[in-house]
Formats: sequence, C-alpha cells, structure tokens
Amino acid sequence: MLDAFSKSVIQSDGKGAFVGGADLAALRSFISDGNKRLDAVNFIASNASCIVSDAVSGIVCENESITAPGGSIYTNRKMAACLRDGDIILRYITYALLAGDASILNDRCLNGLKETYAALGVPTTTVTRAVNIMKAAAVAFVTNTASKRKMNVTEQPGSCDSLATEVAGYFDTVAAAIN
Ligand SMILES: CCC1=C(C)/C(=C/C2=NC(=C\c3[nH]c(/C=C4\NC(=O)[C@H](C)[C@H]4CC)c(C)c3CCC(=O)O)/C(CCC(=O)O)=C2C)NC1=O
Repeated sequence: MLDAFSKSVIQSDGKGAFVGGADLAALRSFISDGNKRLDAVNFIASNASCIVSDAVSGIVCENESITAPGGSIYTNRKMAACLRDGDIILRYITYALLAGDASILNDRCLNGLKETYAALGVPTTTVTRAVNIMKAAAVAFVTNTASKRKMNVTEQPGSCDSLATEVAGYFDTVAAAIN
C-alpha cells in the first residue's frame, strides 16, 4: 500500500529523479491540510454505522423485493453480509482518505470484488446505489453539512471542499471497480 509520501518517492525513483517541483508542492499541501484530513476521516469513521445502515435501508426502501424471498438480501445471513460489505467498503475508503492514496482500497478491498459479486449473484447496480448513498453522506460529513450531526470546527465553510472531492472520488473508484 502507498500513501502520499511513498507514492511520490516511488514515482521519483521510477524516473531516477530527486523529489521536487510539483511532487513537493503536492506533499506540502497534503501536510498543511493534515488536520482537516484527520478530522474528515474521524467524522466519517465515527458515523460509520449510521452511514452504512442508512445506505442499506435506503436500497431496501427503494426496492422492497430485495428482502422478500428470492431477493438478494433475503435471509438474515445475506442482510448481515450486505451490511458488512458496506462497512468494509467505507472502512477502506477512510484508509484511502487518511493516506491520500487509493492503493489500499484497490489492493485490499476492490481487487476481485467484481468477480466475487458476479459469482454470488450480488447485484452490483444495487451495491452501487448503496455506495452512492454512502458517498452523499460522507461528503456531507466532510463538508460539515450533515444537518443533524454538525461538528464543532473552526474551519470556514468550503475549506474542506477539496477533501470532499477526494473522498467522493474514492466512492467513484468503488463503483467503477464493481461495474
Ligand atoms: C476485505 C475485503 C472484502 C470484501 C469487499 C468482501 C466482500 C464479500 N461480500 C460477499 C458476499 C455478499 N455480499 C452481499 C452484499 C449485498 N447484497 C445485496 O443485494 C446488496 C446490494 C449488497 C449490500 C450493499 C451479500 C448479500 C453477500 C452474500 C451473498 C451470498 O452468499 O449469496 C463475499 C462472499 C463471502 C461472504 O459471504 O462473506 C465477499 C468476499 N469480503 C472481504 O473480505
């Protein structure tokens, strides 16, 4: 797995170059935004069970047949697997956000997931819908616009927009990997 620092070292080493220029500028902003990044990770992680259960109840509300006999989350075992998958995906997204790099998400969570879902008949369009509900929630936590869970922060509104864009991108990475 890589993080923002190891990624720039590996990229520089691949070119036989010193770390410099745009790479150093990117690391400088990674460091200066560090506290915001930690807060963003914490906001998502500390609301994870709420974010996951809201997304799974969302897909059930939108399509009640999935918990009926023959549905893809009919039986407690499948419902538990679905909630657990939501939790796993969100957890790896928080790792990626912490590291500023998607490699841990790709290597340890998404690698082979599409094939697993195909083999088990897990409907990836419905997983994608759940992922997108989690995305909306995570973005709201990062921008501190979750109406009932406002955090006390000194940051100005809008100052976490680039982190919100980054985390949204990790959800898009999940959707792209399973579809
Ligand atoms: C470390 C990374 C990691 C990932 C990502 C992971 C995913 C994962 N999800 C699975 C199953 C599953 N995943 C789901 C999920 C869903 N079904 C739906 O209809 C919903 C749309 C959705 C929830 C949002 C379900 C229902 C199963 C069980 C399918 C079955 O056994 O028929 C399985 C098969 C084994 C099992 O049931 O535990 C794996 C490996 N496991 C891992 O170790």
